[in-house]
Amino acid sequence: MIELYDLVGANDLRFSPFCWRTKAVLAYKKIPYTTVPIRFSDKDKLAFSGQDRVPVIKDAEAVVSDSWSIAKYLEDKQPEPKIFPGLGLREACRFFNLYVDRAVHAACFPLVVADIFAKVDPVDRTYFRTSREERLGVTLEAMAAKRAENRPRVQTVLSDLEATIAEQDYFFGVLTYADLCLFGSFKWITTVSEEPLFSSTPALQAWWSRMHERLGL
Ligand SMILES: N[C@@H](CCC(=O)N[C@@H](CS)C(=O)NCC(=O)O)C(=O)O
Repeated sequence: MIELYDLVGANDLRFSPFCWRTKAVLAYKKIPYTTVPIRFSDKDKLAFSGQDRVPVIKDAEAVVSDSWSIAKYLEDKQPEPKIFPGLGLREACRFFNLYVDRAVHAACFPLVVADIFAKVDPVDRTYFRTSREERLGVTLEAMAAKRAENRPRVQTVLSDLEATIAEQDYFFGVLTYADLCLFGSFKWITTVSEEPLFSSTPALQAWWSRMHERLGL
């Protein structure tokens, strides 16, 4: 059975957006798997994969890291149902994936970083604080104090997604990896934070419910 190395916080909380993407693909394709919980401080347990980030999957002899590479691997392993169901959709999904990583995450990360800090395993707190404060250039407390200031940037990104999804059920018409990828990122935010993410985006809220139903998650 596939083993997924999955980021874990305090109280067994699973919140990594990239790991959620892999779990969304596995759920959509109904591929059975087990998880190996990995804290930020457990990087030595990932040495076999030749890098230090999750997700990683182990499938018999195969070891694959990076959520995009894992998505391609799982599509080759079990083509039905397809996550790249037509000509050009794999390439379009790649572009959407980069957009989510860069635009959606860049907007949401400052808003939820203090919430994530509150949920990481106690042994990871110092590492998380140091590495994220270095990335943000301010303390987590200073970022938390700017919550109201950070919200409009998230709303701008969400309103673009809303305008797209208001006209169709899935981002590229039919369900593709684009939906699974964004689903993973929203799982990250909703798992760690109380932010009312979809309060002004009803079509996105409807898509979110539709995705949970389709995936059984
Ligand atoms: N591009 C990678 C990103 C993976 C990634 O950054 N994973 C985070 C967990 S959300 C991680 O392992 N972080 C380790 C760290 O920050 O030290 C993917 O799509 O899988």
